[in-house]
Amino acid sequence: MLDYVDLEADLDAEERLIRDTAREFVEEEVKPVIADHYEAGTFPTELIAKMGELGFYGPTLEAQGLPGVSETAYGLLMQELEAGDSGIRSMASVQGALVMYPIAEYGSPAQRERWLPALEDGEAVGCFGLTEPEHGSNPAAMETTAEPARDGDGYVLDGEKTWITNAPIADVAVVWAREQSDGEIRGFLVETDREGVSTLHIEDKLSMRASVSGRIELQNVSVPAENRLPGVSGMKGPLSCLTQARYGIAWGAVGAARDCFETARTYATDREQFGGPIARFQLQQENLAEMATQITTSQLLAHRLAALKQRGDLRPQQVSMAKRNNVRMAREQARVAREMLGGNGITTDYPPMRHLANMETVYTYEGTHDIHSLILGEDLTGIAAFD
Ligand code: TGC
Ligand code: FAD
Repeated sequence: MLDYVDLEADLDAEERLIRDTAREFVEEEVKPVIADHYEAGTFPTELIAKMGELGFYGPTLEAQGLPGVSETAYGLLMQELEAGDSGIRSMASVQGALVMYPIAEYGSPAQRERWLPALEDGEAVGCFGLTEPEHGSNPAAMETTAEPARDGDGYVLDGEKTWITNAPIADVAVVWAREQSDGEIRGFLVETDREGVSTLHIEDKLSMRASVSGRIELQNVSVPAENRLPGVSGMKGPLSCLTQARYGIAWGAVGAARDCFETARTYATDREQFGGPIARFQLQQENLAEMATQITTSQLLAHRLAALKQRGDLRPQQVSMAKRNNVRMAREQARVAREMLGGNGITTDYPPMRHLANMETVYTYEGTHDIHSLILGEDLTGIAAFD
């Protein structure tokens, strides 16, 4: 596997073990089935519990007996899972960074006790409802409301969330809504079997096909007061979760690109044209040299982020830079790998086209490439250019 500047040498025993466990899982459980799931537009749901058993959900957290592994170990995990498919990494990202993280960070002791062990094991599935049909890049304009219940105990939620990963298979949704009493954004844990909650599949995707996406409709949904996340209010709540997930994506994208590189390198040495392997042509070697260089520099950025995050110095804008750079890199290099495979490259027999199609989603979700440009632009100039 490509590790051109020997980053392996700096890993400790636990980091190697977690990386190797995830790599083996992808080789044995994901690669044999993922192309069929991609074609069928299904997620391999039988892997959800297995991923829980292997400790893939929320492993950097420490609440409720969670193991608190290093940020590098978590990054390597995301890298290996996305080498399998972005849908597999998304499953772990949503469960850990977008559902377990807010419960661990902002939840009550009762909420932690109720949900964290079940989510860790994969016994329960969570989803994160921020995006709405009319408010994607600007979630602060959300229209979903939380009104105090008439009897004074709890809230009534109304609104619609869309493009929510795992919504149709989730047991619990972290729903972000505007509390009517003070206009603040707050998070609510909404069990998906509550009266008034409907989850609907989004079926017609041409990207991220091995992942479940859906809508959540909330019509007059009563939730008790104890389902509100007590520890946060304002956009900082959802945006801080996004920082966790974007960190994982910055690593994951490197894994997808590496899988494309390894496929292209093997193909180029095996495939013969004009009397010998295509790898002997300078044009193909230039492709491989550029791909290896881009992947290596993205890996270095991800490793640096891990060190900053581990010591508590990571700023969200630095995560934006890495998400923006590494996903663009993976999208470009997946296309080059696809091209190097000629006609065979457009099939599901090889992974580059699948990774390339997935990268269209990854480029867009968790803040589009444009939004991360603007976050960096504001950080570099002091002038916000969103409006
Ligand atoms: P702004 O006024 O800038 O900030 C409000 C408060 O939040 C704090 N903050 C952050 N904290 C942690 N991490 C971040 N990334 C943060 N960004 C801001 C900020 O310090 C402030 O705190 P305080 O204490 O002063 O109140 O917020 P804004 O509403 O103006 O934000 C603007 C903008 C455009 C940057 C933001 O809305 C944004 O990032 N938009 C992109 C939307 C997005 O990324 N959506 C993702 C939906 S979830 C998803 O895609 C899941 S995919 C899952 C999968 O399958 O893997
Ligand atoms: P829009 O915000 O409408 O943007 C459209 C275009 O306009 C983009 O190119 C954008 O970059 C550009 N644009 C917008 N504003 C500006 C600006 N100020 N300046 C310049 N250009 C701008 N959301 C969740 O809450 N939970 C999930 O689990 C989740 N999972 C997802 C899974 C998939 C498969 C997909 C595709 C999306 C998912 N999302 C999820 C939603 C995702 O986060 C949004 O799609 C994303 O934030 C962009 O919002 P939008 O699609 O409404 O695009």
